[in-house]
Amino acid sequence: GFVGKPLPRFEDDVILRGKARYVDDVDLPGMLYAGFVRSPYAHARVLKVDLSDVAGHPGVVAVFGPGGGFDFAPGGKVRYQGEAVAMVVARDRYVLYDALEKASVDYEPLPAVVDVYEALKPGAPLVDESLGSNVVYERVYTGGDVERAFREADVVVEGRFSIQRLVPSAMETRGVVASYDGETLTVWSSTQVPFDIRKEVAKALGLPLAKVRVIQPHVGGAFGSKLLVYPEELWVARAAYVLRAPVKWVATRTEDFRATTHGRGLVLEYRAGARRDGRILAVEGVVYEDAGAYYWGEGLADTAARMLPGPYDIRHGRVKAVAVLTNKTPLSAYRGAGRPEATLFIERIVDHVADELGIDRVEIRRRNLVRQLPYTNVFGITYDTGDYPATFERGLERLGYHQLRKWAEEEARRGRLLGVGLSVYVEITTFGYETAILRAEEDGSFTLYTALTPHGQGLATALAQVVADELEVSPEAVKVYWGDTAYIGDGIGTMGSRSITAGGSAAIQAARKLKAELAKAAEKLLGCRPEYGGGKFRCGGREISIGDVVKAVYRGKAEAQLTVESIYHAEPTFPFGVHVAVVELDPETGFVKPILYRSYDDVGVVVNPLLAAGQVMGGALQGIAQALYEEVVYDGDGNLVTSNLAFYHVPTAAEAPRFEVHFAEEPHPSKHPTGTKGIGEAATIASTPAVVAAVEDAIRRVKPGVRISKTPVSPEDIWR
Ligand code: MCN
Ligand code: MO
Repeated sequence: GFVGKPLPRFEDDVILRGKARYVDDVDLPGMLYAGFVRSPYAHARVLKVDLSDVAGHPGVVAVFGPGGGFDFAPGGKVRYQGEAVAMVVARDRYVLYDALEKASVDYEPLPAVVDVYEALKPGAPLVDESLGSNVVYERVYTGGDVERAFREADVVVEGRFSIQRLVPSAMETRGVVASYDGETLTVWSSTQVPFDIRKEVAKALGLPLAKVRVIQPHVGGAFGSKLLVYPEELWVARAAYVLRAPVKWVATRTEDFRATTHGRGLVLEYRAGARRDGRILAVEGVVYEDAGAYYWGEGLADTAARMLPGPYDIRHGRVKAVAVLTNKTPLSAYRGAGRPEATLFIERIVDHVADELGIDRVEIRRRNLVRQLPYTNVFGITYDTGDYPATFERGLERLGYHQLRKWAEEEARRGRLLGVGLSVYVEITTFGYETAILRAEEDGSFTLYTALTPHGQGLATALAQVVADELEVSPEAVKVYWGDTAYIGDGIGTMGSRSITAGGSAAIQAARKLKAELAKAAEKLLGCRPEYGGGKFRCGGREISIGDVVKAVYRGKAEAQLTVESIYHAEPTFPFGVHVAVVELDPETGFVKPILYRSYDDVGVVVNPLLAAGQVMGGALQGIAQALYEEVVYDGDGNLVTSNLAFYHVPTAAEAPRFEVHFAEEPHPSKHPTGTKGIGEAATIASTPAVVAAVEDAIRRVKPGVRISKTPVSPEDIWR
């Protein structure tokens, strides 16, 4: 079979030759260019929007202020720097940017609130007055008998860990093109959710779904930041509809930093109780989410709270999830969306308990890992399959954890400061339904339409592999199309590390249906009930190729459906793994360099080890950057200080450590037809705690007892 083979991506040829078409490459006759007048203030009343000079600027085609379906500055207020107050449409981009300068907006600046704790104080400025406070969401998760567990604990540790905000930083900024020809409204967007955009655009404009087509062209990364339907998508669609002309908007990098959701930005206040032998009995805490100006990223604090126990058998817990509005860009999903936070939090708590009891970091994990799967954690989440203790031990061995520690000891004697850090995780991947349409072509090749929305994962290759195995043909004979609502009616898309599991399983189901259909036709043609294998139907000493069966059906000589649709509903599935990081600390400067990163993941069946390893490396690098330097900074007035890539540091290959990626030799498949669990976010989730632990390890060689309680861990933090 082809599943398990490291096939190079079919997508690469078009991408590497520069032939891939992104939103900004969509060029239509008569294209107009849209831009937005955006607030320089983080919090202000909008007193007057005067666009008359803009409208009079030569080359400006239309201006749209608040009203008429353009819901700019709702409530007459802007709540974050960069919030749109008006839209301008011009003949070209040069005219557009000149014209935007001429907008005259009267603002009455209001005090901004940029810190969660400040936002919670009585008398704090209110981001949304109608709420009466800045708390936009609150929910408590409990299980077991927390009071009793704390009474029975021999030790109780408590602390706080805070995680910075991050910009998901897709290489391609967001952008939209919309065009209305009087019959169909077509929208191209750099998005993960064409089906959602279609529904919302249709609703906003009062059009039947059938007359709205959304195309997701090639997308240069998203990392969760393109899974919402953004206001710009609706506004550009509306402008094109009103003007009956094609309209394009592509965000500049700074505009993208302000108008595309940020990620992370959670704080945990915790208490944990354990027995002297290291068994952790209870965790308790509050997760505060710095939600930003609008509560768009629902569920982040909840996921962090409900996954807080991680892979450990902790039977008593109470965690409150609180989302707090601030005058910042709205917060939403960024690679892992709540699970990186939960994992970093619990790994820090476990290390804290270990320190308190003087127990080794491996040993404490050994004593607390969940032993029996399936397992329902204290907040009601059921981990499906796995053998955590066995995978943990094999992982440590395979990653050479103990040898690495010895190496660090030896180097320390020579004056070189190395730190070795370990992390263990369990995470949730996959949810919801996904759809696939499979069509048999008359030469025995196959066309698969998927509702998945890949944007760098290489899914066209992986899907071809799973379909090829099911149909017993070559992956070269399977062509995968994605990203167009004209292909397929509905679906969710690529996010939550769900694609190969949900969409791949839908594709396998479709392949099974199609095989059953073709078997009916083959039976008629052969006159006996055939077996299928290797691309041929056989019985009674006769055989016919799958292509000939299809051809016969197209010619009306036998009957079968040649196009089948499948909708698959996928319950979540839970990867587990062990990761190890080695860093080097420069004692002069406090500069930390990640030098080696090793991973060992049980993600069930690995469809394509090359793609999966790519996910691990890219994902880990993002988590490493979170640990060491990436950070969104706002000043006290809510100005975004890190407003472009000169001030906001994303990792490049030059910052990458050496990677050694392993997958479990004895994996525990999920119950889905693919047997897979997601890998798209696992390494982002596992890497930050491993690196934080490694940095702590290195620092402790010179300053024993130091405990890291925030990310990023900057050189300033290290020598403070
Ligand atoms: N895979 C595999 N075997 C498995 C699991 C996955 O071979 N057991 C392969 C899949 O075939 C696919 C890739 O690994 O090619 C990732 O699959 P999966 O884990 O199903 O994740 P998704 O395809 O749903 O990708 C989403 C995930 C998320 S949620 C974020 S965020 C993220 C990520 O993918 N954003 C990315 N990786 C990214 N990679 C790139 N280049 N760009 C992004 O924006
Ligand atoms: Mo994601």
